[in-house]
Amino acid sequence: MSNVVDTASFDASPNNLEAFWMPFTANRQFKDKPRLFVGAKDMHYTTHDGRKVLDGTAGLWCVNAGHGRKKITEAVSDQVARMDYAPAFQMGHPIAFKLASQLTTLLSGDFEHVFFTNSGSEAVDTALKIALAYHNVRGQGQRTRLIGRERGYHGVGFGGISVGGIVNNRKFFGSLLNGVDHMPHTHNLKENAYSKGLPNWGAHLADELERIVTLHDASTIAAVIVEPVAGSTGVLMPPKGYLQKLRDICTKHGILLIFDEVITGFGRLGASFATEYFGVVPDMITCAKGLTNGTVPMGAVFARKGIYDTFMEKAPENAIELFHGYTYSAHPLACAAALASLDIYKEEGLFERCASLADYWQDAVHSLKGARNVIDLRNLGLIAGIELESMAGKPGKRAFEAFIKCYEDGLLIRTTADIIALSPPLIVEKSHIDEMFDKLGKVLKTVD
Ligand code: PXG
Ligand code: PLP
Repeated sequence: MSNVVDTASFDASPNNLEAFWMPFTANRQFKDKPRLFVGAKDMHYTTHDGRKVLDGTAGLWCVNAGHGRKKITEAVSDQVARMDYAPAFQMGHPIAFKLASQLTTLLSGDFEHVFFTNSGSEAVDTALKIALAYHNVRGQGQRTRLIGRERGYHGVGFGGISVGGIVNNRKFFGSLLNGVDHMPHTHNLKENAYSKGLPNWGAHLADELERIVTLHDASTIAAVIVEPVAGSTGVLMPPKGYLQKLRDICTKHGILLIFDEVITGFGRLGASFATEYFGVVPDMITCAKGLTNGTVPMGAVFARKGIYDTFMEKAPENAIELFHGYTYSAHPLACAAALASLDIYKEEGLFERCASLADYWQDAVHSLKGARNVIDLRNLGLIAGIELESMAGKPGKRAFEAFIKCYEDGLLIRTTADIIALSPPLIVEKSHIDEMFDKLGKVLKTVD
């Protein structure tokens, strides 16, 4: 008997919803008035009450090639029938190697090695551990400090929340990793509101890294991690010149620079990765989400040649060089999904498609200027941030109301505090973009 729930007859009454402790969700509010998706194809979800909802967020920034892509579902079902699982500790399977090789072709420079994880959070923790171990094996084990940034989101592992800078994701969870410091975030409405693309003001904020390095001494710092474009915190674009300054400071002091590209990877800015888009080269890159088009959980860390080579040179030949890995690192189903996703991205030119739609998208985003309660509009590639003025004493309420109204009106948006984020699948058509901003514009008129 199939375990697939007969969605038409699923009874979404509170009793049937109680057991699932939902992530990052107001559980009681949700279970009182549930919103369930039961199907997805291309740009649309189908709801349990039979309505179509336009996907303005590519799921959670991950379904870059749109939903229900046959090539991916076939690749996954072929793979599960051929070999469901194989260990990657002291054993290998061909598609893992094939996938790693193909991934390295998406990046220029010497990102020649890929470590697989199951999520972005694990990719971040992996990159931080590689950074610490790298310094350790090359005789600089005193470099133990990790530097993140205020408002940064690096997933929910202990490493990720320690270097992350989102207060609610940290404050309930004890003292976290020690030896972590944070650079200031770059958000400034007074200077940068309504910037199109990258803001002009704020490159000097990278100099704060120099101050932090002076405070702790460079010899104690292992790595700096930033999102090239900060997504989860509410879509913050890097000021012009800022990322290059971070790169220069890290290089000067022998500190590894990690770009967390969980959101920006796989075409979101109109290039394969943000590092390609900005022309700024970190030492490691974390990714996830679009890697498998969201179909099977998978994350990865790209490491430059020098990092991998250091591990290979320093350990005896028959020894494990890095004591790290997950049961499901390079899971065959995830590898199959990822290879099929990469094929689609390439065959359909989806990264270029994103680039070619970016101006149209920018105009659509900025058409909301003057809309009720809007205090900023931000865009890059196929990302938009729409910041609303918060209701006095009720942060997040206004955007959440917009979220519910959009959902009822057939549009999926994502909100964090009072910022609306949009990031549609890269197969989006201009007519979908028009529909999104038309719907959102109408909803904003009705939100208190
Ligand atoms: N780093 C970055 C930059 C991310 O955006 C993670 C790490 C963690 O990935 P996993 O796969 O462990 O969730 C993320 C994830 C949102 C939203 O609405 C963003 C994420 C996840 C869920 C929701 O902005 N980003
Ligand atoms: N906890 C226990 C008891 C385990 O045996 C393992 C893996 O063998 C883990 C956690 C880690 O699980 P994973 O490798 O899926 O991250």
